[in-house]
Amino acid sequence: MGKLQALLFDVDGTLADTERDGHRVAFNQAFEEAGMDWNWSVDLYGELLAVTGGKERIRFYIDKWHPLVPETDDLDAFIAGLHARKTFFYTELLKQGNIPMRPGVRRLLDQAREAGLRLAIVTTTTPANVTALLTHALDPDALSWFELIAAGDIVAAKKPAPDIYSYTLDQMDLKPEQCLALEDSHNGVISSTMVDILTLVTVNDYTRDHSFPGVDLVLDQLGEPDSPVKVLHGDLGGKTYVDLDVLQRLHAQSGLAQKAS
Ligand code: XBP
Ligand code: MG
Repeated sequence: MGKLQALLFDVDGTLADTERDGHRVAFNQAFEEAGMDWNWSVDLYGELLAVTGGKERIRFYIDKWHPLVPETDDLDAFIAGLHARKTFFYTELLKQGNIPMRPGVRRLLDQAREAGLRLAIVTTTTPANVTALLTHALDPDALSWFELIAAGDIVAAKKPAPDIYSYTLDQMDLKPEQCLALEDSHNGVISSTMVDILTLVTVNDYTRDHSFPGVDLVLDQLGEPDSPVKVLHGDLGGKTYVDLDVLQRLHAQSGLAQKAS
């Protein structure tokens, strides 16, 4: 029977709850610094999350909410400049260490590394954000734990397009059936499952009501031995938290293991 060879981790919402108290706050700081009256509330930001990618999200806000936009003859450049400042504020926020990894992330990564699984980051967020999060919230050396950081504008179309997962499979010379992706959102799941990658979902407050077509196991978190998970869909096989055994069983049961070599 084929073995699971690689774990592919989404970042925002999956490794850490970065959106509400991280990205959202940084966007608002950038707007304020630019002298604009835009302010993205917690609820509004939930709606804006329909579009992945910060620059794309700003454009979506302008197109759908029609806020007052400063006079400019190059809107792309204006958005890019605003977004660069947002990245600055976001990475500064992470340096303060206020955004921790979600429960079970560190434990599962340690176990996967010990077992020799290959690891990658597969995200739409800006590479600098990944570096800041991993370094400050996980471990100063955590970047080196991942064979590939697939992030941001490295592909033209962000999630829910499958491009970032296709890119990862190509770069790592992996077949979909050798991998398992960890995601938190509808857009993430559409992206991973479009290229037939088995996907486990851990939801957060923004994604709890999303639909996750084709996903067999949806949980509220990875959990810890002293912090049991809540199963929202599927079966954890009697376990109370996610470890490598759970992932390997999920993989074996998915029918993909027969294909994997
Ligand atoms: C994450 C995102 C990102 C961040 C902002 O989606 O949508 O856009 O909110 O990042 P996923 P940037 O978790 O599916 O990868 O501002 O750096 O683009
Ligand atoms: Mg996500």
